[in-house]
Amino acid sequence: MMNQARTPSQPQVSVVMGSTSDLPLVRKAIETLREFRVEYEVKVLSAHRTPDKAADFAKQARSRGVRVLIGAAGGAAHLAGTLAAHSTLPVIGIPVPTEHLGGLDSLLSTVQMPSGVPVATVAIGEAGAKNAALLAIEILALTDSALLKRLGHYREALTEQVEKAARDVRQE
Ligand code: RP5
Repeated sequence: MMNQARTPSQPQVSVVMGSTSDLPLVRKAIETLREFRVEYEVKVLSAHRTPDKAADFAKQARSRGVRVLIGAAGGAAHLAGTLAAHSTLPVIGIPVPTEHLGGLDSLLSTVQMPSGVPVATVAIGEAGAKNAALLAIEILALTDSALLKRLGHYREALTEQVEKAARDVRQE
């Protein structure tokens, strides 16, 4: 199969949310992609309210050079599954917290995909949004050594933070 020609400004990650009400959470993913200097785009598409647009978007993503899709949605959260249904790009699902069920509804709707159409589902909420971006970065880093280096530095910084916190606790 031929590789798609890429230019540096082409988005490698599409971050899709079901509603603008998801944006405060999705910002955590966006901030992380920015921190790693990954090209991304942000879209609002709904599996329920704009189903045809969501399907068309997923169908065209690969040919536009996108390499990973992130879908964030809450409630009967079918967005990530819809993207996965219409694309063979890796899809990462972020379950958005909800008022009545705390996001358990979003989690189960996103994670419980039937056999054959996977969605890599992260935790409910901000940790999940950040991890969705990091997982996308790890996928891109399989073929991007500069990104892999940044990922290595990030992990080292995480380790240092924990070691510092542990030293501070011992001094209490
Ligand atoms: C989902 O329904 C969206 O992803 C959002 O989390 C939830 C509520 O959407 P709004 O009613 O706030 O637009 O499709």
